[in-house]
Amino acid sequence: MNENLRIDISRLKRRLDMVNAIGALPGGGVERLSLTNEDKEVRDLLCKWFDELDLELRIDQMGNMTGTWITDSKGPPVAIGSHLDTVGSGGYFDGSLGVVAGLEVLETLKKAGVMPPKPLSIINFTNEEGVRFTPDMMGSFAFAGLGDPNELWKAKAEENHDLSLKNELENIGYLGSDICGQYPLDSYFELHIEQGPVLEREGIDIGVVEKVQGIFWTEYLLKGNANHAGTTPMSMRRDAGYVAARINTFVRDLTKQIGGVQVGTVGITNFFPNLINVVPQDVRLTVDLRNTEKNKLVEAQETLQSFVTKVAHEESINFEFSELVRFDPVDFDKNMIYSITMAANSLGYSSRTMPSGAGHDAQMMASICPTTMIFIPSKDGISHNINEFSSDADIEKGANVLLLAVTNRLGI
Ligand code: HGY
Ligand code: MN
Ligand code: MN
Repeated sequence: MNENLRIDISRLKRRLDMVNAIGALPGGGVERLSLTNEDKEVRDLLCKWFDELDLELRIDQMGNMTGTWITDSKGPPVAIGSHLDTVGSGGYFDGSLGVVAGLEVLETLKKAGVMPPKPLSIINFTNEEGVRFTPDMMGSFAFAGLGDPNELWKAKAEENHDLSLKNELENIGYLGSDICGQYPLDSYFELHIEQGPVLEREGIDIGVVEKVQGIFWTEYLLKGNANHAGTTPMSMRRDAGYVAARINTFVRDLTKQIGGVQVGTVGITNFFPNLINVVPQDVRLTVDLRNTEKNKLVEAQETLQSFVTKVAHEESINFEFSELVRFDPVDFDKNMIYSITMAANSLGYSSRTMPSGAGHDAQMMASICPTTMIFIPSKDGISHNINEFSSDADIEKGANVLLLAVTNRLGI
């Protein structure tokens, strides 16, 4: 293959801009929550691009979309993937960069007139973000045969528990017939923004991702007693809001206690009745704990659980909890990791190996085929925020590393 083959950054950016015109927010950023009309619109656009590139489209039971360049070989495809759904008030690059860069690599190879000895697939996974339906990475979880679609279909929409995931897949016309877990791959690559501060701070072009930290999401339903804010003596209160506040500050202290890379986030606290002069009766609270080491993550979760039990008892609060996500840390394939470092070196880009703090579809794919990820710098380390930004120059470097690594894997 022509060693000087490079991606076309203006073509890549045109596609990325078209994706981000869908769900564009008035003040900047995007909102394409999973299985909403915006998600349908971006999926329809992807189908159009798959068709223009003459790719074979497959849609599975979870709505995962795969476009494959069928070549002479009958072997499993090399895959490039990510996700087109976003968090609410999301950025222009998280997920969408990976899908659009995959299309760009494929089109570059097609336009160069090469015929890869292996098929090449581009995959858009359903509901990577997990903000409308939990768990996150849901589509790739099922694609890898790790999750049962019949169970995942029952997931309820965050905004309306009368809507199931299956309802919403049907509503947008992406409830496919392909059975999940029966689509073998040769390998999987994912280009993604780092979503953290490391590459920018160290002035490094390319992050070579070795592992993804484990993620534990837990939902707590705290049940106290509504009462008058003025007449109820402090000794007689069963204040769910107070317990929620104690849990929130405890999570911060817990990360210091565990140390290292441990992170913890209380992302949701919904009060009921949420009124200025009523002692809070109920609180729905979520805790997101992550660590690259499984034993430390389990220790953090167990310590949290004991604390919740203790502080709920002190305030005479009842509580229920559900384990929304329990994903272990994942290591990527050593040869794939090496191939990214080699590709960056041969293109003259600086690189470093690193873990991923964020969850990704790649952590599911690692269970079925050799997998790795390529990171590019995030300005100010910001993500899941409308100000998320990566420069065209960094995008071009990341996509060229993807092109070279995939080309090598295809055997061109
Ligand atoms: O939660 C995550 O890390 C990913 O953005 N779904
Ligand atoms: Mn992502
Ligand atoms: Mn994300």
